[in-house]
Amino acid sequence: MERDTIVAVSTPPGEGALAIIRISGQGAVEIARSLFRTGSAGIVETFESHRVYYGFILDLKDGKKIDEVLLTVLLAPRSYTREDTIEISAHGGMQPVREILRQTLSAGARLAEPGEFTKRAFLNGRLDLAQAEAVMSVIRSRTEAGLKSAVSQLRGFLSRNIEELRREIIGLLALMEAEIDFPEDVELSAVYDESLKKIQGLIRKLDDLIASADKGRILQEGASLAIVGKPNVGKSSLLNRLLREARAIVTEIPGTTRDVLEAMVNIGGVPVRAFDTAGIRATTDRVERIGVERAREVILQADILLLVLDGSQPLTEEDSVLAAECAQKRSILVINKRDLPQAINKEALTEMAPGSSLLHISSLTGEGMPALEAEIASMLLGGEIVLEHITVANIRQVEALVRATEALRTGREAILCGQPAEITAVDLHDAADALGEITGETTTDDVVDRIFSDFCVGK
Ligand SMILES: Nc1nc2c(ncn2[C@@H]2O[C@H](COP(=O)(O)OP(=O)(O)O)[C@@H](O)[C@H]2O)c(=O)[nH]1
Ligand SMILES: [Mg+2]
Repeated sequence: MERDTIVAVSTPPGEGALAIIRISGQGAVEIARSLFRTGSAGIVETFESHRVYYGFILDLKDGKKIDEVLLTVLLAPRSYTREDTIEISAHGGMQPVREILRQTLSAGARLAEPGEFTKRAFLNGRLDLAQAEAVMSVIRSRTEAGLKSAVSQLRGFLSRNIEELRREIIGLLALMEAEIDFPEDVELSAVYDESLKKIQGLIRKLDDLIASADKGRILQEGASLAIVGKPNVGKSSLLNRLLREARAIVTEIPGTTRDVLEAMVNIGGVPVRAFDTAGIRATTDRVERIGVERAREVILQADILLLVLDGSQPLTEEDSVLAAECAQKRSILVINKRDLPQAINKEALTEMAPGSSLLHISSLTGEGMPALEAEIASMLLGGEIVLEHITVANIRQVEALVRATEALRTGREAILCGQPAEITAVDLHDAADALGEITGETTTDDVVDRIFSDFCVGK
């Protein structure tokens, strides 16, 4: 299908060494012919695909040279959009870029909407919707691990899984429809038994996908971790250790940290937003009290808590109150200051928070830090992980997965209640459609528009 010609600056705004102006559509080559001259000032009559041309972009009005450029030609269908594409690599100044853009517009292109190049790649069948969304995940990845799983999705890992499940559902539908059309030819109970078994299997696979999508979200968006505890136990020292730099102020004066301090850290490949909080205690200092309130808010919102305790001191009432609070969430008991003689009662502590794991560290010497980091990462991602097999699903995709399992569960109920096959068939159709929304097969146009409007301009 032929579409109009779009143009955008694909590199970030501002000054840089290079800027890339990308043109895609049926008029792209014609625009290049009219604006571009080779180093020897010649017009290029026929551009060859996948070749880079050296030359100049001219001002259409007066024929003056605007900038020296490299022009890359990618003819349909061997381009990102599957349309004729011209990429002009110019000097990365605001002025040359603006001028070149203006020339392409007067030569007949129009400004691309955000994500329009990728949208064309989708509409022209080069990528499915899940792969198109993975393009943004790749761009937004914050750690190596996040990137790995996003690239695997770009290459179609999620899509292949979804397609396979969808095919299974459609196969099952064919079986049920045979039973609807020719009820006397089909052994009823056999069909029901087989359908039930298959639906069970599908629900299990979808549940696994949803669980893995949760890990994918953490890899992509990051998790939040709150460091909590009494004053002076070494919370700020621990944050500095995780950061590998002296970011938080550390002193021997209790109540040093009065506000919540936030920093991004990479823990075993997981991007983590770590919050160092004011030590929680009853206090009459007004500023410190606000800090304590904020600390409590952070505790409520964190994905994971590190409760820091001073191993060189006996447990206090404050520790036990905090331990009980932390036990409500995913938390790790961190006994700090192991370089000093230990006075803490570990057994009492384990009793207060039976579910939590317990580790000894020294924020001063760094002892025990690798084990703590490994524990945090495995708590966030759970056990053995193959990064390439983690689904980087976004909220839209997870929501569709959940809808598909719900439809299958309803279908299973219908069979168990002895309902006619027509009823289950409707649920199976719903489940197949929900899965189709992930790859874009059954997605409505406005959903597609909304997805791409979230992209960067020029992508
Ligand atoms: N010996 C020893 N001292 C520590 C350790 N961690 C922290 N400290 C000291 O304990 C005091 C309080 O540390 P800080 O990180 O400010 O604690 P916070 O109030 O919980 O943030 C400082 O004097 C630190 O140098 C440790 O592992 N061993
Ligand atoms: Mg502190």
